Amino acid sequence: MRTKIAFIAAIVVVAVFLFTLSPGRFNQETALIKWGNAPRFNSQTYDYYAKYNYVAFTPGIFDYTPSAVDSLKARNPKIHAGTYFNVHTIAQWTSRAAPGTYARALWDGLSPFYVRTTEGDTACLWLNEPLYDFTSPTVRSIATTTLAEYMRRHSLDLVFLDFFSDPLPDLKKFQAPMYQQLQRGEWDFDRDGVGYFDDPDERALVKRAEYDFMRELIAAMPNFIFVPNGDLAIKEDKFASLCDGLNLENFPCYFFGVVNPVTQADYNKAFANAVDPDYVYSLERLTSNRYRRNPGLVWIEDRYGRGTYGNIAVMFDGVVECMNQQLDSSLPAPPRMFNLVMPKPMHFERTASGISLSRTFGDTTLTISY
Ligand SMILES: [Ca+2]
Repeated sequence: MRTKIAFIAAIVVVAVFLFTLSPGRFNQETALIKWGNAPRFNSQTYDYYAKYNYVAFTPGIFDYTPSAVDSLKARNPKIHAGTYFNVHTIAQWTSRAAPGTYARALWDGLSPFYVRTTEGDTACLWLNEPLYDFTSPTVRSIATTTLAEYMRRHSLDLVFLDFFSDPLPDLKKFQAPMYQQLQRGEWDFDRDGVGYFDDPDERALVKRAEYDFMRELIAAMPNFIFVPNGDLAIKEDKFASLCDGLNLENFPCYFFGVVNPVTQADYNKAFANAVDPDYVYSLERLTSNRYRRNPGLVWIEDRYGRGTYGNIAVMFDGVVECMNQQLDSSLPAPPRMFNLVMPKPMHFERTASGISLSRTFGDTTLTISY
């Protein structure tokens, strides 16, 4: 408890410090991802969305309100607006989208190409979200063409890709009991009767397809911004070099030594790894020049709401505070907007009680300890 109080106190001190800085120095960027099925725009939500630098909306929303991009750009001329794009599953709700819309085109184009399991069932990644066979160049071409048409129809320039990983996660192993009911049998992309997780050839095939997919998306939309979710861009510089950044979903979950940091101690451990320059996937490394454009856009989502946004944003150049929302209702307040020009390097120390971080701004040094 004492550690928790000290941590929170440190966050509060830092937050107060940040708000005392000159507004003229503020430039920290922010992003918003809308998952789930398509919400609708209205004047109130335009004002809200336009506060962000990057907005990736659920598939097809712009078909329902074609003037939405103009409305957003009227409020924020520099906004990058685009779409959430699923690189291997197809949402069931798209089957009910209106004919002629992008969402319906995704369903019509991709739903014939379900992956099957070793028992002939429909392969799913999330519950009721079938995998489409992106190992097929033909299927990838349908997906890419459908996306590119939608992007150009509405003058969009940002794609949030969900997600490129190797291996793909086995949700049945570590997720909620409902995932036990995903499907009968195991994914079998190459239809040889051996499940993906026991089939090295199939895993290699899937990984190659992910690289090919990324390259094909860029080739079809060379000047657009692509931010992938998943671990490939984190683990492999070669993949990162194809992208404009990456997303750290549920930071510091998944990639920083603790899969699901449910306790404060878990969270502190994962956070300490993320900011430790010696950690293999440290933020120091993830924010280095390893992307198609540099600095890359390193989106950090703090689903735990423990104040990570502001602290991380101050410590690392290139970090984008990312808000993740499923629905339009009960929108939370927009994130704090920082505009700090931050010199490197950052000083990191593991201390007896935890960690200490500091960066110097002019004649002021900011330190977080816990
Ligand atoms: Ca197989």
